[in-house]
Amino acid sequence: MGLRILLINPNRMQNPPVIPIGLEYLTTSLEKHGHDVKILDLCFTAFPLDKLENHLNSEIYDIVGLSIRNIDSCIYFNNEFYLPKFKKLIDCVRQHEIPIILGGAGFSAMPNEILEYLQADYGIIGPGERAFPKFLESWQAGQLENNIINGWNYGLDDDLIHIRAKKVNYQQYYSNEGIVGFSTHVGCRNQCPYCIEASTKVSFRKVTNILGEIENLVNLGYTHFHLCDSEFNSDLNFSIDFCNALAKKSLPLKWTLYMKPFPYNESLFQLLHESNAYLITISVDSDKITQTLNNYSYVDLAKIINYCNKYKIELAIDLLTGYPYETIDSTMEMLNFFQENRPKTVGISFYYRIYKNTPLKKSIRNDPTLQRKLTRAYSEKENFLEPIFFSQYEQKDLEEIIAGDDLFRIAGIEPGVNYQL
Ligand code: B12
Ligand code: SF4
Repeated sequence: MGLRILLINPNRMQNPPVIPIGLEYLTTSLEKHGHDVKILDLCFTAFPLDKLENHLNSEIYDIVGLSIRNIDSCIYFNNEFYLPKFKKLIDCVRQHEIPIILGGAGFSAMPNEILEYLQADYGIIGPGERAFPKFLESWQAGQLENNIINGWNYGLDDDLIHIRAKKVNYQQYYSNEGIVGFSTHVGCRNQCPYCIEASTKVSFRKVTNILGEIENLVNLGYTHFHLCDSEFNSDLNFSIDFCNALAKKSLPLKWTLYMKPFPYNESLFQLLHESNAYLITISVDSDKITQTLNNYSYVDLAKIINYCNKYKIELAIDLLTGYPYETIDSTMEMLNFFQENRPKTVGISFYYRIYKNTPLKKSIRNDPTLQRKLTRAYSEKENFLEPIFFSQYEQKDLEEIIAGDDLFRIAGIEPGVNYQL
């Protein structure tokens, strides 16, 4: 029997606001399995608790799902920790005695800790498109083995063409600089030692279905897109096929994407240009060990900058620098490189947000000299939910090196993301 399901988007961060694409993708999938789904979007409400309380007083649900996209804003400067606010929403749902399930990228980073902190009943790690209906089936049959399900074991439902902009008011997002996302695949094979997405299983959507989703959105008048993959170029052949197919459609759109520095070739940049990609953000590490782990060097960065120039695509670099045991010489080498090779912008982060299940956390745990460079006191009991950062530099150290060059900005001092610059 179909269930009555409420999916809540509690994400009220406005710089920029982000359409809850994850909840839209879940909706298509849950509806395919015969469930009745509503989305309660709290993004633009000044009184989220009142809105939720009123909604729950007027509707009946079998289960409520809450999406935890962001645990915190992830940047040291002006950091915001969102879980205390989400806890109030969960308490409200509990008062109505409705079971609560959690999911989302933030949740997936530290599922046990978040489930306990928020006192919710269930959770799904990673993609939910197949795992959520499966969970409901077992739950209804009383055959649930664990209260946390690993969605990476179930992957994507690649037969679906996601129906968008039906249950979420896109106009509010558009008028506040929010743009429409789409996803071509999930997972990342890279091994950045601080990243919660590292070494996650890569699964692709069907190119024709992604194009169907995008075309429907363009027909509704939405023409500015942001890619919602961890990184676009997990697989060079797939990326090239997708760009080729998108370019052939000649849709009146423009899009921006995240990419990693490897793999790539010139055709990829040519096709990105032909498919109207106007801005690429590449995450770069000055730490040589991380570069080697991920198969790139300065030679690749120089080639990428050249291709972007040749094919008239703007290039924004998100630079992470000052990893444990990295030297200031290594940081200076990277900053000098960009000063000479000059992409459009270089955003510098030198505070590393530490998450529980990462190699960075292990290094910190094993070395008291690193523990002295954390942004708050550390103990063996630390669970890493409340934001805690590692940094070996002061802001002034970096400011001295960049010497007023307006190519660079320190991430988090000013609000906003690359497509808003
Ligand atoms: C694309 C992206 C952006 C784009 C979004 C563009 C757009 N218009 O959509 C931009 C650049 C704007 C952006 C901004 C920010 N982002 Co961002 N972003 C991403 C990225 C790469 C993809 C998110 C996405 O849309 N995925 C596709 C959808 C379909 O997947 P999904 O939302 O995860 O949903 C699936 C599952 O999670 C699950 N699910 C989701 N909700 C629920 C709920 C329930 C009940 C269940 C069962 C399952 C479930 O099922 C869904 C379908 O499979 C993620 C990393 C990642 N790979 O997830 C980071 C990520 C979410 N971002 C992050 C951060 C920090 C930010 C910023 C705060 C950065 C900043 N300081 O400015 C802002 C926040 C903006 C905001 N208003 O929230 C972090 C969050 C980390 C944390 N500490 O929590 C992530 C995880 C990156 C990282 N590795 O650090 N981001
Ligand atoms: S390439 Fe990007 S998503 Fe993948 S592990 Fe590194 S930072 Fe994370």
